[in-house]
Amino acid sequence: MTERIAQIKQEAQAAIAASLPAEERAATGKAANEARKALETAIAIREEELAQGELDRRLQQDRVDVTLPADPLPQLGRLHLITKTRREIEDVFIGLGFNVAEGPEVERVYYNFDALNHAQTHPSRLMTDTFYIKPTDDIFDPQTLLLRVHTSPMQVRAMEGQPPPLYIIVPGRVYRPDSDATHTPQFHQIEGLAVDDDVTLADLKGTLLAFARAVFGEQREVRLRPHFFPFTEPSVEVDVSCFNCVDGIDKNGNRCSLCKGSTWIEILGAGMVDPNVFEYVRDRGYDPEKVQGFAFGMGIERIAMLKHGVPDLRMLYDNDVRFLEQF
Ligand code: 2U9
Repeated sequence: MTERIAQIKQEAQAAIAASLPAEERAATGKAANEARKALETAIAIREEELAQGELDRRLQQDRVDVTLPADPLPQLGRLHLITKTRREIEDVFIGLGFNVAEGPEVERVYYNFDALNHAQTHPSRLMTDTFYIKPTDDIFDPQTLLLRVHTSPMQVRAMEGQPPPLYIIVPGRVYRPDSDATHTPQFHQIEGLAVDDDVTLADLKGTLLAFARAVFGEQREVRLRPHFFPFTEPSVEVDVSCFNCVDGIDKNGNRCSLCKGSTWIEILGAGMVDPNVFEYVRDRGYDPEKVQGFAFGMGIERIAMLKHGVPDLRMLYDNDVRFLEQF
């Protein structure tokens, strides 16, 4: 378009010049140039005036009276009970000297099962207990990808990454094909691992007692019951003394509904790290003859439900604001 205008201008100039006698051409050209300059200057001045006028109009229109009261704040959000509980638990262990480590939710069979001393025949390897990324993959191939069933793979990665002493907790999402009042296909865990050259089961019990008292009240006691986990030996389940009753009777004189009158409530699993687990990271400084470790694992939802009397796990995931805003 601009090319076309330039062409027309050139043709017009040529036509005017051709129509003038030779002696008038210079004076006419000079006069035409001066006229053009005068027009251009007048246009520029007018443009500036219009722009200034527009600015003045906008400033006037958008004026804010800073003396007026502010609009009321919109309904503020809040942290979800699971996030709050996770942070509360993290803070307890940070206070005891643990570091927080996080890892991938999509894991390899190697980290999720093999390096955690799960036998090839362990039932949780089956498709009924684990979400595999590709259903056609070989579930016994160490490289096969899955959604982690616990946060434990990260403890193996942490040991690969740094020599002992190691004191870590690993919070995060985990996945299992379960769905009912006490199970959702995705839930949250916090696991802990302490490895040093003088770690004992007594250290584990003392650590978990400090945790139980910080979260459930300073009057709490803990007890350990024998159990089995592939990655720990010995393994234990850990109960906390009930915080809802005295001797199994609640404040209304009825049998306590929380502990079912037993005075104990199961809160987590734990144990001493099985030496077979250290074999997988022996070359990173974890000689099972020289180091010992304790480990524990808990469901964040379970801790939140116990502490706040939430009757059904699914309430944590329904996103009903009337429930969520109580916390
Ligand atoms: C390494 C070595 C040992 C982690 C542990 C548990 C016991 C446990 C469950 C509680 C309820 C998971 O949420 S839950 O289903 N966990 O009972 N977890 S010991 O032991 C480890 C982990 C990593 C390298």
